[in-house]
Amino acid sequence: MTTEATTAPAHGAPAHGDDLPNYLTHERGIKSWMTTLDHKRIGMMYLASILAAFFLGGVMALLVRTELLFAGRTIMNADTYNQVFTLHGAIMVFLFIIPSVPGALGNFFLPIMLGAKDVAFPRLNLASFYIYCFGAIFLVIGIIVGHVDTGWTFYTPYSARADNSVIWMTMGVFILGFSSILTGVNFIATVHTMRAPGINWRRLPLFIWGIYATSVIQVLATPVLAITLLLLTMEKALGIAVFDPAIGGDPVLFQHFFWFYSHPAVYIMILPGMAVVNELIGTFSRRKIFGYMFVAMSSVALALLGFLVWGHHMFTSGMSEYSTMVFSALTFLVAIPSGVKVFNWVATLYQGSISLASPMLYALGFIALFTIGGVTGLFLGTLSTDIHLHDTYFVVAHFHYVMVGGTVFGFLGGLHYWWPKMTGKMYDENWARVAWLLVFTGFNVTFFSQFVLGSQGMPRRYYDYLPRFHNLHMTSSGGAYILGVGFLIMAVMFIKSLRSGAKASENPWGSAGYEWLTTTPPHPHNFDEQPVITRGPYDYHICTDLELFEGHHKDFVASGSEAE
Ligand code: HEM
Ligand SMILES: [Cu+2]
Repeated sequence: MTTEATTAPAHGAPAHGDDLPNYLTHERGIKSWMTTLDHKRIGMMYLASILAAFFLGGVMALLVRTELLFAGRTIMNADTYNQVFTLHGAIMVFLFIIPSVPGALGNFFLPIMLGAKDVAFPRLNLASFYIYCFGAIFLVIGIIVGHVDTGWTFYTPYSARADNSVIWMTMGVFILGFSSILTGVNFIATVHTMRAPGINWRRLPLFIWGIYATSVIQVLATPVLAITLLLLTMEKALGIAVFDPAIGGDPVLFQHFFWFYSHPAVYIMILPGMAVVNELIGTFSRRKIFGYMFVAMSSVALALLGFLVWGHHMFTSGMSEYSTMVFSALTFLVAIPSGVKVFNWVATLYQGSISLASPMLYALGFIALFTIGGVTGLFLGTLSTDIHLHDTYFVVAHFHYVMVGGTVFGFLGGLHYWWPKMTGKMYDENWARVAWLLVFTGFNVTFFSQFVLGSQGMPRRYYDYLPRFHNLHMTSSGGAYILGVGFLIMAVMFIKSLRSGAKASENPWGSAGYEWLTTTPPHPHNFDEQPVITRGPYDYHICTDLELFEGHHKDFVASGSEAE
């Protein structure tokens, strides 16, 4: 076909890209940001907010680890400790990790990768951001002012009887839920209706498939949490018996409701991380992703299977034995689509032409750490071993391997990878590698020791411990400090890049992904004419290096032989 010929470059002048206004400079001033409907600016505002949340949550983590350096009181009393880990968990889950990839990177890149001008509902998108801010303020103030110490799971009957300030926190999460649902609806509508000509479902970047599957869970699962929290709030405020056995409620019902949301929610957290890793693996091994359709469908399978396994958090809650067996068996099924992804990534790397640039280091870190997190999840899904490991540090280690080793690594990989496109600046690659090494090492020292602690019986959420756990706790805290230094270096590196980084080219990594077809930084409407896509996002075999690195953005046509 001759698609290329029919969409020949409208602007041939070579200097063209440089003097175009970009989304950062075409309007200036705080007001233009606060009222913007541009998905890129909204993405950047999410980025700033979630990084602030990550910093706050990180400080809390260091406080927790410092307290645990020695047995007995180290820097705070037991009550304060309970509040600090509640703050840490709630901030990390609700304010950082859930909105991280979708809110920041998804908002910025989903429309661009679809060749669209914006998301389907730009006003709703801005509303989602403000709802997020509003909920975040509620949540943090609620915990701090109310001294909430329920942990991020608000388990009843404790939360039902605790001080009424729990209501602030549940309302905060309730509000945040709307932000999540509205973003999900927006992305689903965008993927269905705004794809550029030539982007069919088989050419959808795998990042989009992952965000799409995530959006489906956000829309279906989040309302369950919202209603659960509303019930808890009504129980506390009006004395209606729902969860508190003292007035005739059922506390285990709360656990069912909570995990009916929160297990799918762990896929809200991990799928976006996987989504980013697909892009990184493709670009830095310069190969078509092995088994594209299987990888895409495994995201959808995870999203659906994730709804069937919530009971694995409740093996020790006194459920019937038959249901524990069913939940255990179903939990093993989840390993299949997860395994499909890991095997396909490894198969893509095999015989790929691999470059170990900093984003790729995070992707490889993801594969290694997520695999450890996932496999230890199987230990926890096994009835007999879970009875021993439940509520120990083994669980803490497991979910940090998945959430930090997985999602946070995926997010950081994506942040490095897309930083040049978002900001127009390069960062110092050497410092990026140093930071990666510290983060990777610190992470493993912190959390691997917790697998050992947990298997030896150290319970989670305890402020104190027996002397025999001292060495392992010391090691874990030491690792947390290394991790902290790694993040500090990364922060300095990014700030330096903003201030004095070298100018980024259009496609510094030579990626075949569609998002690199725009200018750097993208101009306000992403493309000045409708792009027409004539090849897949990983078709390295039909792209020349010259085409990738020099960029063909000026005609917005990704030329290739597979035109339809
Ligand atoms: C970056 C370094 C991090 C360190 C050193 C760290 C450390 C800790 C520690 C020591 C605990 C308390 C364990 C207990 O006594 O039960 C904890 C709990 C927790 N962390 Fe982290 N964490 C980090 C990052 C994260 C991230 C990125 C997330 C989220 C995605 C996260 C989610 C949680 C959750 C959900 C809990 C449970 C809180 C609760 O029991 O209510 N953490 N973390
Ligand atoms: Cu689960």
